[in-house]
Amino acid sequence: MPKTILTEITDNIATITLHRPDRLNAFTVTMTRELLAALKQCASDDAVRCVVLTGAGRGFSAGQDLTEFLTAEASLTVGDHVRQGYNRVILALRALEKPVIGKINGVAAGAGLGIALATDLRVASERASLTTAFIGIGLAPDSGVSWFLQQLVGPAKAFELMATGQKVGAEEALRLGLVNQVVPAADLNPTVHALARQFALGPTKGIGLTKRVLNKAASLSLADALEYEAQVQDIAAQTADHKESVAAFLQKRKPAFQGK
Ligand code: T3D
Repeated sequence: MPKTILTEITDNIATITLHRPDRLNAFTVTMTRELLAALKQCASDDAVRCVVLTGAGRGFSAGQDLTEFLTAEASLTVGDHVRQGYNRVILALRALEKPVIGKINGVAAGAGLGIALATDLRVASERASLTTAFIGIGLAPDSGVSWFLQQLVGPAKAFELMATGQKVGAEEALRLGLVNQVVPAADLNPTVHALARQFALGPTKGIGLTKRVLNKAASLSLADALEYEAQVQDIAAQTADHKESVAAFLQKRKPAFQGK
């Protein structure tokens, strides 16, 4: 059976491509399993210092494969299907202490949107669009969509997007803060590569710890967040890249980060 997830590692950048282009990269159980394995590999491989997540063809991902959904329904509750699949993917993306760039090449819908929003930042092609899609099939949001949208656009806009399922174009997604940057389709690859290269040459541990703090801060009071930052700063201060960057500053040269 052809692989549904392609992983390529070059120049310390792992590019993970969702690969069911004829189905707009809709998720099957196999694809979810292969994506989890790819994320695990990226987490454990020290050579990987930045991850790019994208889709093959004209879509990023259309979410749950609705053909498989019908056949899967009988053996598992929908809730358990979500717990065993999408929830693990979202948590793996957030727990991966390396920068993850969402290269949003086309439509991201349903669980595909949740996965896009779980990346650390998103660069979208002008051809991309986002839709919660769940309501179109009479479902409530899953894959973290309610959580991410509420954080990014506030409760009222989040409700509108989830209750109507309206398609948001790339420029509107930028205006709403759902993506960080929109570029012409032809510029997507070089733009993301330049950004990924910048991250891959950066202080990987410091970036990972930044992600750890951000993940945690969402559920803390200000006082607890301050304390957590102080604890994590103790860890960051022990990294080789921190020591190298201070030395480089004092010696008036560019730091050479090792990602350690
Ligand atoms: O059990 C659980 O885990 C529940 C969890 C659910 C999480 C979810 O993700 S629920 C949401 C599931 N997704 C959807 O409802 C989206 C369905 N797709 C669409 O609404 C549209 O396809 C898009 C808005 C995404 C894109 O529209 P468009 O016009 O650009 O493309 P299209 O022509 O509709 O689709 C192209 C092909 O992909 C088409 O196949 P064909 O006719 O060329 O043979 C279409 O059937 C197929 N496709 C698109 N989405 C899915 C799909 N096939 C299977 N599953 C899909 N989700």
